[in-house]
Amino acid sequence: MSDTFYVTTPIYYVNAEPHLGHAYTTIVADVAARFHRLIGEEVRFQTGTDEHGDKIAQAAEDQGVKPKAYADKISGMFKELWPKLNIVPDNFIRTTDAEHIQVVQAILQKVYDAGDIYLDTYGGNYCVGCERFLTDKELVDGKCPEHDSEPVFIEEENYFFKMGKYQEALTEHIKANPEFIRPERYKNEVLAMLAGDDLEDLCISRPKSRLTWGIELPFDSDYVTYVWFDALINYLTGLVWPDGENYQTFWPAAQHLIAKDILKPHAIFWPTMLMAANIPLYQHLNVHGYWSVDQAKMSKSLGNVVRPLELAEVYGVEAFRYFVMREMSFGLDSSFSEELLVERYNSDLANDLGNLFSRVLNMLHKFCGGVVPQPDKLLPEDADLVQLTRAVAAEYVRENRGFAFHKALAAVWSLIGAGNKYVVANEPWSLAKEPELAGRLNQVMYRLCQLLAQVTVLIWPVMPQTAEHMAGVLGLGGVTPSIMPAVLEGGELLAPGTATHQPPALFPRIDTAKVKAKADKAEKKAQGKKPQKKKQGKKKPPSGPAEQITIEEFARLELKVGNVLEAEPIEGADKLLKLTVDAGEDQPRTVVAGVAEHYAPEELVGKQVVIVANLKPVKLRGVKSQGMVLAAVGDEQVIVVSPSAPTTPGSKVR
Ligand code: ME8
Repeated sequence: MSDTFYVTTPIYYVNAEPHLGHAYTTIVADVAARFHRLIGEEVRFQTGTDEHGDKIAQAAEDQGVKPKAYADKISGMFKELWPKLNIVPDNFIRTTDAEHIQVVQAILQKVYDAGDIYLDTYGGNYCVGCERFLTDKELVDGKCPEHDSEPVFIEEENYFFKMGKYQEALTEHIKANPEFIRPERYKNEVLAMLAGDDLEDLCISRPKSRLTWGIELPFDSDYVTYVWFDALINYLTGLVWPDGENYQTFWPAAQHLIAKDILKPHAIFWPTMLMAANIPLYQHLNVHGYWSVDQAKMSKSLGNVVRPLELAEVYGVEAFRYFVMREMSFGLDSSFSEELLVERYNSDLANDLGNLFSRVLNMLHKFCGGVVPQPDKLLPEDADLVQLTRAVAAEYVRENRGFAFHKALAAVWSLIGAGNKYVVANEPWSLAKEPELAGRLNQVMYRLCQLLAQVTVLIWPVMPQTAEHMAGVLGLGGVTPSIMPAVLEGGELLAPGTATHQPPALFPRIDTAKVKAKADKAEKKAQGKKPQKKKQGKKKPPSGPAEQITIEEFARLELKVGNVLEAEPIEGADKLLKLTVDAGEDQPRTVVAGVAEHYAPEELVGKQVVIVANLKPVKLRGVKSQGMVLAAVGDEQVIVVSPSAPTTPGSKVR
């Protein structure tokens, strides 16, 4: 069994502010790091930011600032957020760090010298969102499925990494190490990717004529390296590869943590790069699913990106950490909502944990002077509880080691449930009335104190502040690795005679009616934006203050000018028209517009309109709409927005 543990999160792009998805991965890494520390291992936890490449250069340009200045700002936001979520990384790496640049160049040179990098001409479909060329197989309806956007065809001379050479070796490694990629569904996905045609070689450079914001190739100063080649190496830089002490200690115990969106770069590019550089592979790639918010994909245009993090402030960081760790089955997708958060808070934290804690301590103060009593004879039901404690601790360790944190928490909550049942079954308040049952009362209260102490230790990785607070109240001192052997044995954590404090309310119940009223109000407000019943006379269009957005949020909208080539009614839909719009792309788009009550189809044909081009396609009355037409919406009038003079279709609107 390894006694070291190195966990990494992806390094996040600095083209967007941190959101729930980033917070989740980094909380998981923090929990994993704390858990491994608790079981006595030497741990290193690294996160950071990915700062080179097209995307970042573009985002900086949109803001009119230099890429580095832009990266400094957003990277700072990530770095500052983590302590607020009780996340304590050992290292925060930035790909613009001088040490990182050096390591990337050293590895490139090594692979080049070994003959695994060559120059060639290549034409392919490049997705800016993914920062890579996509294969034909990966495209869905000619688009990148991840970003729902058409890739750009690019042809140029570039350097290639002989990834295909390692296809067989990687396949064998994955088969021989079934836990290399976990959970299993992702391992199968990767094996399926590898089972098909020959693995293509990987284009690993960008000519400086197209992109300067990157690390220069050590063997050709006309090129910078591909952002993934740059980014993945961060996992080694942070350990000071090749000679650092941390590299020697931690690389053999490396475990990466990612979401499913970046499976291919981590499961295929990275191990083959390591093979080529003659560096041992990582131990495990742990892959989690995707969060949606209120059942919808997280997107800035829906305004649901920042909100979940605000809820961490409203309901407390610890409850937030607990919720995301318990709610998401590691590996599967999950939906986040305030209602679900409050539900779990009330049932798991206020009712189960909070109640048991205050109930037991109140009784201890009432019946035993607040001091852990000397236990009397152990009855079978007490032994059962001890047995359960042991079983739960073992399950907890097993599941946490396997990154099944939700199962580990479920196990702890089964112990809390058993504690509450034990209280009901043994009725300490009845025992306290009979002086001759004092011995039994002591045994029952002693057991309950041990159980609370067990729970305190086990919840520490997820809710460290709460656990430390509980430990203080119980007289347990801190939660340290030295306590784990006793926890695993279901042994004595609180010696008889230990003085406890009066219990505080750990998690005061949340009034769900209030939360519901707030949600209803927000929904009404959102609905209120739609024009209500038509009123007499012309009224000014509604102009209440809208929520402010940042320039980055606005920059995510792709607004384009398009020529309406055709317009026709949609059967059974009085308000909709189906437009065929030339927006300067390979093919015209179909856009459904809700303007049929205001325009005859022929009025629109030949007109220039402004469309939201990167809106996720939706089906309206059976017609797939690829965008939205902008219009000025007054109380009674709807006027389609058009440039004041004709312009080239495809022109951006900013
Ligand atoms: O891909 N649900 O950076 P990135 C869950 N720089 N997790 C989510 C999520 C969601 N809806 N959205 C994002 C990059 N994440 C590269 C990585 S690593 C060498 C380079 C989390 O900013 C999740 O961890 O797009 C996902 O893998 C990561 O953010 C992607 O972050």
